[in-house]
Amino acid sequence: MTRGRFVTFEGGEGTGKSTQARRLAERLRAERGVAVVVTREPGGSPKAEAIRKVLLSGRAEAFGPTGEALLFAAARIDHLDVTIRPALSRGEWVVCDRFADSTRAYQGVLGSLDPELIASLERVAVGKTRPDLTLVMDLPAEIGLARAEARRGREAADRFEREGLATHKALRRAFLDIAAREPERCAVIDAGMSPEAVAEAVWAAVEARLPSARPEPKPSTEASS
Ligand code: T5A
Repeated sequence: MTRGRFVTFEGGEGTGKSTQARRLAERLRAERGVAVVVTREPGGSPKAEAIRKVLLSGRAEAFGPTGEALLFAAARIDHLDVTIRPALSRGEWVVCDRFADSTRAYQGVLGSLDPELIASLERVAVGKTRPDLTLVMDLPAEIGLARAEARRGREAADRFEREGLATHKALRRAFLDIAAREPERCAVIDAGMSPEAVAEAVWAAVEARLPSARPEPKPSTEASS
């Protein structure tokens, strides 16, 4: 059986990743007739969801940036083993809201971690299961934070949303740097448009990078003159 496709959404807070991951999955099912698993990080499996709670509550901050990076990697290992690789092996598409680029960006920016340490963790956690396409949702940090705050309502900001504006601006640059270094894997999407326009841009990127397999044309039976 052919391996399914692995698509990730990346970007700063409130850039519309969850909204667009859902919309892309619906369109893939409707127009391509494929089975799609929508998942997220940190999380996506019971053990990884438990680690998510610890990370987002801020309780892991005391371990320092390296400790947090290790916890994100531990969650990713379980998520890949339990959810992502089995779905890809079944020939299904996996659409994942954040993945390893978030560790590169967030733990790189927040902890100034050595990129070689982050790359080593990624090799151990991800192995060969790299995304086929990464959609980098790009938006000024102020707008993303305002959207995230409006959605949150009275709930308290999580450990990462609490970081200052300068950090969120640096995160935006970090994601754009990743996209510039790996243009064959990444497509940058202008996330400042309406949800419908963003969905069209996402679909255009998927159609261009991961076109549907077309059946081989049947050989012509007409006699050539
Ligand atoms: N993290 C994660 C790390 O530090 N390292 C890692 O390795 C990983 C994997 C995860 C946190 O963990 C950090 C990064 C994060 O801080 P999370 O709750 O999953 O936490 O946080 P986010 O991924 O940032 O999720 P958000 O919900 O904040 O943002 P989304 O998913 O980008 O945005 P979405 O779709 O929920 O939309 C936010 C609001 O905006 C509206 C939506 O309706 C919603 O109200 N919206 C739009 N409004 C106007 N125009 C549009 N085009 C809109 N699209 C959506």
